Amino acid sequence: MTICIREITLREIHLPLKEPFVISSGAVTTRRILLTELRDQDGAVAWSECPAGAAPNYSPETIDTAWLAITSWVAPRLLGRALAHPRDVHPILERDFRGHWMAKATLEMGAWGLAAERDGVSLARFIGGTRERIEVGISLGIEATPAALVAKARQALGHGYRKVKIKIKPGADVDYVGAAREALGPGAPLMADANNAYTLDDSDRLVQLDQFGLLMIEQPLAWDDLVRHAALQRRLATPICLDESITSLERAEDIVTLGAGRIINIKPGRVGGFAPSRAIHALCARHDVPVWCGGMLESGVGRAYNVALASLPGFTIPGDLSPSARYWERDVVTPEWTMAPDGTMTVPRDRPGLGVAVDIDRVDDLTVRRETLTAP
Ligand code: OSB
Ligand code: MG
Repeated sequence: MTICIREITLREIHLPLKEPFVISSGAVTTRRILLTELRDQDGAVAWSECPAGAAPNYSPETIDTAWLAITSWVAPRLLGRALAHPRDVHPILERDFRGHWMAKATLEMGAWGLAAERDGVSLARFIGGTRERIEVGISLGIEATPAALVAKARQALGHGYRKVKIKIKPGADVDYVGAAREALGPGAPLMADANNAYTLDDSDRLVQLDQFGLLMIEQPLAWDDLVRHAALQRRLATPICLDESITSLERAEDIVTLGAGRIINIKPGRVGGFAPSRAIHALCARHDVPVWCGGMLESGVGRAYNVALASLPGFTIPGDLSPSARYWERDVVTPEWTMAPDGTMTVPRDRPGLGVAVDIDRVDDLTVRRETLTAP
């Protein structure tokens, strides 16, 4: 069914986290989130979320650069244009338009959401998802002491989480991961994420993490550096997983070619949307590279897209897809995202579109800026 986007409303909302989230490159206390609402020629609506943060410490993009990019260049290419299928959006946005992956992904994913809504089918089914339930992992920020981390990790496993990711940085690494391994036992599914905090000069330190039998170490080196990750992977027994570095299908091909890592974290917003996410998923299946879905502290809107993506068959490792209550006193969607005691989340396969409704009153209360764009 052809879709034609007539109107796009951007909103910035401020959503306070229950507790600050600290990673090696910065801390977040309140999420500044860019939400968009897409409306087609017949009045069908889909919401989407830009995963960019407030500062360029994870990606070069921020919510302010994304706002500029969406209003100046992304939306004008899509508004009023007849789209035979949402897969057509990605090439339209790539032509002579460098970077701004998260800005592009916001509307690219929105187009998939809108098409699913129009077809009366769940987003998960629409993109080829097969899982009815997905496995959930938690991402734990850097704590003041190893003991504080151990308490959080123990609690998470008690809640049923299938994987525990420990944020690390120089000075909060071997002691922290070692304490967690010691306290939780050899079988606990643990991994670490450095968010670019190391250089190759730290290789000896990173090799020490091998003794803890981690599932993987995520993005130890610079965000755009595959060559040095390849050198590090040759020294590490633990698989390297790349996050920040994978901004396109081509970068995913490069990781395979260079041996820069053995696992890929797919965040649909970081790679430009669902079309490239599906292409990376297919590439990784051909090369036996396991994939999993990462998170960016999304509200319930962005989470709907991540959950749908994680229901594709190749997502074999638990994702950073915690339930709403891990982050927020109250989410912006109903029902909120929940996790069963066995650490799984139900994929809303039998509800059309995103499978959750946006709580418009709540969004209105949280909105600090808004702008509506219409087709010419
Ligand atoms: O590196 O995966 C990351 C949050 C913000 C920026 C980067 C990352 C993260 C997380 C959070 O790890 C995962 C989540 O959404 O629960
Ligand atoms: Mg990461």
